[in-house]
Amino acid sequence: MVKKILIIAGSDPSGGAGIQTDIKTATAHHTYSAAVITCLTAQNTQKVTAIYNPPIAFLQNQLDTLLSDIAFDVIKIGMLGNAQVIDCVSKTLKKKAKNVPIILDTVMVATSGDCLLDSTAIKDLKKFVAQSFLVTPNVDEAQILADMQIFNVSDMKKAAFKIKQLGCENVLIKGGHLKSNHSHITNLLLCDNKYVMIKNRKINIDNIHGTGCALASAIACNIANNDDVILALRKANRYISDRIKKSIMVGKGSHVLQHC
Ligand code: PXL
Repeated sequence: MVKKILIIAGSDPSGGAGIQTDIKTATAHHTYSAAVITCLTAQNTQKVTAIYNPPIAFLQNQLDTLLSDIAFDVIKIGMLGNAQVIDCVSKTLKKKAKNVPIILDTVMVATSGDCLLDSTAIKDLKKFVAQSFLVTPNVDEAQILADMQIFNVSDMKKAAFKIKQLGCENVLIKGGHLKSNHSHITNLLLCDNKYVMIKNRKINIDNIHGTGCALASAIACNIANNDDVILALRKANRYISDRIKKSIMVGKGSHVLQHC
């Protein structure tokens, strides 16, 4: 039977990130995806102009209705936006999807620089990390979660260790935002008290939108298909690198991934 992935994330109507890219990634991985939308953004490939949070009772209704029907193999979480949403998703999954692995992409800021998480909700997101099988911050997000600065791979290791102490099973820090002029980007996974480094040759495209969302979704699909975390990451990393090479400009701003 095809594996079923539940995506809980925000909508990016430009199709480059958010729930739209999550669904495309899940389809490219031959999984069945269902999607609960936490919030709506108004955005194009250049900027986010507004964020609308539907009433929490409606988010609750979406989750309750869906989880009373479908048993999911994995849950991928993207933009949550604020503390109320985090609380609703966290409590509901604890009650109704207890043993389903959660891949949490700790979305805070868009590629455009627009803020996607209320700054007062950081402590709530940190609590939610404890419920997750894998968290996938980029360097900027990892600095906030670990409460330290990250300048190099050695700092990434320390930060991953500190984030794991928040209570999750595995931590992946994506090194793309590391301010270094190396020819490679290092992604660092901490799993089973072991560090695994995956190096990618830097590709000369300044602005690509949605790679974080797609990477976490690809990992989630591979986990659903029973890969262990390391293999799931290696395969997802290859998938994203390949998609980045084939990325396109559909508007006037960032490049976006093309999943087919
Ligand atoms: O890439 C992070 C992200 C996640 N979710 C939504 C987004 C973005 C970036 O713009 O819009 C909905």
